Amino acid sequence: MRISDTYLPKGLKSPAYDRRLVRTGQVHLGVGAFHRAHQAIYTEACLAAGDLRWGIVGASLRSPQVAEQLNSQNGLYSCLVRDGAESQASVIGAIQKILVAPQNPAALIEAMADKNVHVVTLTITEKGYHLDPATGALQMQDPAIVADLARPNAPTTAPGLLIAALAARRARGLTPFTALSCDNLPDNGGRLKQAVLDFARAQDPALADWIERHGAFPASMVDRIVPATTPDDLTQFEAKFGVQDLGLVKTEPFSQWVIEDHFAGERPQWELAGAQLTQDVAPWEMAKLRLLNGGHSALAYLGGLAGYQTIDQVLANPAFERFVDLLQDEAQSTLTAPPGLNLASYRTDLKRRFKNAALMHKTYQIAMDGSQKLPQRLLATIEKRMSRGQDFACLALAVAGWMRWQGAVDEKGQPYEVQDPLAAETRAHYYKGQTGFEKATSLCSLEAVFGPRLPKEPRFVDAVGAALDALLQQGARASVEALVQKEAAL
Ligand code: CS2
Repeated sequence: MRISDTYLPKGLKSPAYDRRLVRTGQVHLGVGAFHRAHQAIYTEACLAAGDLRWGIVGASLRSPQVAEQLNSQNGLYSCLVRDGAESQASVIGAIQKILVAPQNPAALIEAMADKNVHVVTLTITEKGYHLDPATGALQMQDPAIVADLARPNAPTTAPGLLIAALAARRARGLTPFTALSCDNLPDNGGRLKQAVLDFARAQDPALADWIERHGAFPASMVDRIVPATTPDDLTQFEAKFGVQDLGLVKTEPFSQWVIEDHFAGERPQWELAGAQLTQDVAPWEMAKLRLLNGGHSALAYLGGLAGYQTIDQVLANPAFERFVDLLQDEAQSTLTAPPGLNLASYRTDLKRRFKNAALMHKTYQIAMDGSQKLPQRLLATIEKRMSRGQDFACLALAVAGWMRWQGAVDEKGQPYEVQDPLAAETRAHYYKGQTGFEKATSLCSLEAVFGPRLPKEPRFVDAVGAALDALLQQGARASVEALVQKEAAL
């Protein structure tokens, strides 16, 4: 039996409010596991507190899979919080339905143009913004953007969809919604605003002016580790709770959301679930991106190459644990702690979170889309340290790990798929060179990843090239051990 409003998992906390009375006030673009275990949980707290204006209509921008899973459960799903041997689950009712943008863009545009919708949140991943990494402007030549500008009533990209809805709101005399980015990007609000305004200017400059005057694009820092749900998770859940839930998500106890306090209109009181509203999100974003995500990516590539399947397995090797400490020392020196955050205890917590073996967070999952993640997670930190004349041995090894990953063959000779929008390019560059140094030099010419400055820095190319040579000659495990020993001897 599938989970439904009348058939709920035995013994689990489920929505105590009347779901039939909930109105839609929030639309979410990119309704993957992360949204379901993060923003939707904050909104659920508002509904549970009796404010029924904030039901969520979710949208998938590509595949119909999530819609198929959730719509037949009337949007209900369970969120399983796992910490070591302990686990707690609850049923979440905040999502009312899922739309599939490519199947019916008009329905999604209409949902966002509704007068009761005040907030559109987004988790569309780094590549969903279509921004030029060099200029920061919308990529006007991108075929998806070109197509959306040509067919404004049937857009497929997030900027195109948002603009279609904002244009409809303006025509109806409504105010714009607040567009709230929840992606792991520095200044995610500024980036979303840029993408939307560039699109609007190309289509209708008066619309762009209106959005600029009345709209809001707050930045936000989101944090919760949400590994992809596996078939095993589904089977175990069904065995334990006696009901099938195809929308199940699993996550950790920790959750954080720091939001720039700048909204165009009303919003849910997400503070009820612990969200922090602030004037300046930047130091929070930077600390999280460089310590957590930088650490994650480094462990994903080097650990994945060494044959480890999950992050906790990587950290069970003391050399890797020491390595991530040293990498975070390099990163921490580039940070200013936001008010109220102690970076040392943040790192202690992070270590515990990474070691949560119940999550089984796959190195392969984190390794995905590396070309989009590297700049803000590792390269910006390197640039900062180089500008101060500091070394960056651990960060260089992590970047070399990403490069080695592009070879798409593991250290035992087994092929794997590199999932990345630039996979064809990175692979070609990787195989252009023979030595690590040649491969690194070739890959560094990818301006979309490395920008214009870093590749011209011999210190950078030499360090990464040497690290890649070490990886090719002795493998990831021995390279990490050698680095850790060298640091210990200093
Ligand atoms: C991870 C993130 O997959 C990845 O790249 O680093 O999804 C990470 O788990 C989250 O940002 C944690 O908040």
